[in-house]
Amino acid sequence: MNKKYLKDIDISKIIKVNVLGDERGSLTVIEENNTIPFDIKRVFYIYGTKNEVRRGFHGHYKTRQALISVAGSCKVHLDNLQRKKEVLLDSPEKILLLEPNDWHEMYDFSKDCVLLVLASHYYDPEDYIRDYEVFMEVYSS
Ligand code: T46
Repeated sequence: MNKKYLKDIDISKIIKVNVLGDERGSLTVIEENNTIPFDIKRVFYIYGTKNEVRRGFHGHYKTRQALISVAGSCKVHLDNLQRKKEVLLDSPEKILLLEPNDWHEMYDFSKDCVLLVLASHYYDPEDYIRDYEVFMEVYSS
């Protein structure tokens, strides 16, 4: 990973990016296999989510993802069977890395939240593990 952009990765898998700003405003760069550790095959964004709605509720077999709240904020519940954690995404300067074995649920979306997701694989419904019992069978060693 490029040290120029990377300040640190903490144990919650948050990458803090450097902001390349000047008097005109801010600019942040994300490069595949550099800022984030995979090829980016797919990009999507989630927005207009009602505050009381909880989304996600799955893990994956292969897909790695990077989540960035480019506007507003939301929370992410993570569970990799070793430990559970809540992460607040409230800045476009924070990138949350999700491994396939991170069960995740997103919630507490602010009205203006735009959650950008960079994914390592093309969309494949077969790559989703939506049943927590199955998730435990797949990932408990
Ligand atoms: C994830 C979290 C962070 C597609 O057709 N293609 C796509 O690439 C995606 C991502 C979704 N869809 C369809 C499948 C569903 O009919 O869009 C609909 C909503 O998807 P889903 O219910 O999976 O949305 P979330 O917010 O629960 O989860 C999404 C991603 O699917 C998932 O990979 O990790 O965001």
